[in-house]
Amino acid sequence: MTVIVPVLGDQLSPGLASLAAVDRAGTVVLMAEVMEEASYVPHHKQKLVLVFSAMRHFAAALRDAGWTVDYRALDATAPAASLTAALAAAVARHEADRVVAVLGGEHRLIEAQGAWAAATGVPVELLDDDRYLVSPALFESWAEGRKRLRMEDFYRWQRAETGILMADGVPVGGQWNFDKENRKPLAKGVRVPEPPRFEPDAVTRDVIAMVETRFAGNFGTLGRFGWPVTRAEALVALDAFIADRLGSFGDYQDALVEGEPTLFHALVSTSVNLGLLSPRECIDAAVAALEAGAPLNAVEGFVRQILGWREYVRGIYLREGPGYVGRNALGASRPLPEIYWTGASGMRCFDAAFEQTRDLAYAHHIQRLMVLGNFALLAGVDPHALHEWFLIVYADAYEWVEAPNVIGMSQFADGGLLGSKPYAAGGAYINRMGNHCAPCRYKVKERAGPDACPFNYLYWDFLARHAALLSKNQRLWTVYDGWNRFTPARQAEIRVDAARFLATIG
Ligand code: FAD
Ligand code: DLZ
Repeated sequence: MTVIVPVLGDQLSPGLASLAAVDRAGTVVLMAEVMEEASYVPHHKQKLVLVFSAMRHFAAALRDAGWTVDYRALDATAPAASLTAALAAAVARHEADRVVAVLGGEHRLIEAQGAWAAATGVPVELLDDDRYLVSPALFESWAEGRKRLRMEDFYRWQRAETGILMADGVPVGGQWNFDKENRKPLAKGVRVPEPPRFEPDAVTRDVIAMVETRFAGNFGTLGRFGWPVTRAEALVALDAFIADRLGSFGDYQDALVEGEPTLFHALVSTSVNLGLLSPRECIDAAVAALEAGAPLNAVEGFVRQILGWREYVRGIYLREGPGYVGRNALGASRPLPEIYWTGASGMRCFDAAFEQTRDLAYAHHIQRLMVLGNFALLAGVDPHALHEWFLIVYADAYEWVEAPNVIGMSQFADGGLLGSKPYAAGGAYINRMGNHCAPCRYKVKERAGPDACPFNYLYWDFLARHAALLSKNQRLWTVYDGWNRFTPARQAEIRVDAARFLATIG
């Protein structure tokens, strides 16, 4: 009697439900690097290295813990083409009579797993992924019958359910949310602590060589690869965040700073998404820091990202189904402009976000939302093309977390399921939150003409294009009042500037 437990590339957790459900004796853990996963989009080179290196390290840790692991490397002879093919071959090779697996994170994989029994000829038990704090059933119990599915409502419900940052049934500090305190530009003289970087070991170096050869044409550079690839490294990264950066995480959560690609952000998304860290242990570490004196606006801000946003977007993704990524409520159809691949836009905020995306496979939330996403929204880029770009370029990108953020939060393409209004902003916002505008070739204070910051006229052009729909939104009434106060000549000038600029970016 042999059971096969396939462990996917983002299921690298020793407590995985499938591993907990079987006996070590009589079990073969299957891990397979396969072209289908490596190429469903042409991932950033750093993401490929991260996933394959973390998989190889995890396989070694399982073996050390006494598991039998059948590991199929992509550079071995005759690698399997897909996870399904790898599993069918492993069932035959080990004469297995049962498969126990945890459901994958993406609709694409969940669908493939539904066909595993037919492909292998043995019973396949598919378990829920219990590494999230909120199961799909629990999310459904919250969502069912609600008129609106807002993150803030979900988050408050989760705080109450879990008791996290609660005291005697009320939120610690008397407020659910300290977001208003978390919008400061970086103050002069504030030093940003250097986050740890993990030097590639022999395993990672082998993977780097493989990726440089087999995926030479993929986007991104590998020279600065330094992501945690083991649980031990991920814990070092989490500890460093709690000790050195959490204290200022809240204050500078929305800041944009030239030459500071990571600021006070946690840099834990790659590790949590792979399973090297659990979301609960990240939350617990921050709450423990509060007890040791960390500021509440920082701790609450961080907890909200993980207990709130991360769980909420997964719930939305699973609930909305595979069609979600095709939504396009604003009818945007512009092909993805070339500047998303070259970083040669001339807009300093955009090019800085691009450069670090290329070299670190990382941009922080405000760069993703208010620079790269905002620009696409204003320019009317096809949301599906942008979704694919975001899925390609970040080391932490998996559709379940990326798609709600891009399609919903950033592009308003779900028509307001996630957000009550589009995250659209002109140059003044970017200038207020950081210092990219000073060295920029465009002038943020100019509203018209060839030197004006493109975010300025694109912002008004976007609002004008979508006036029929968006001017009905109460949260945008003041903004539309502003637009309506412009003279017709001024409005026409804005629209001409926008058309001229958009023609230059393709
Ligand atoms: P921090 O800012 O330090 O936040 C701490 C943690 O909170 C993150 O590690 C993450 O686990 C969680 N978190 C924060 N914001 C979000 C959010 N909006 N949704 C879900 N979890 C959140 N996150 C991904 O993990 N993968 C993606 O592919 C991804 N794509 C995004 C695309 C867009 C357009 C936007 C606006 C956001 C996206 N995010 C994505 C969310 C967020 O930007 C990243 O999680 C964050 O930048 C990762 O860096 P960090 O670990 O330093 O996060
Ligand atoms: C992201 C990824 C990549 C690049 N390669 C593999 C792989 O070769 N084998 C594997 O098991 N998993 C891989 N993954 C992670 C899966 O794509 C991931 O499980 C799905 O995206 C679901 O979240």
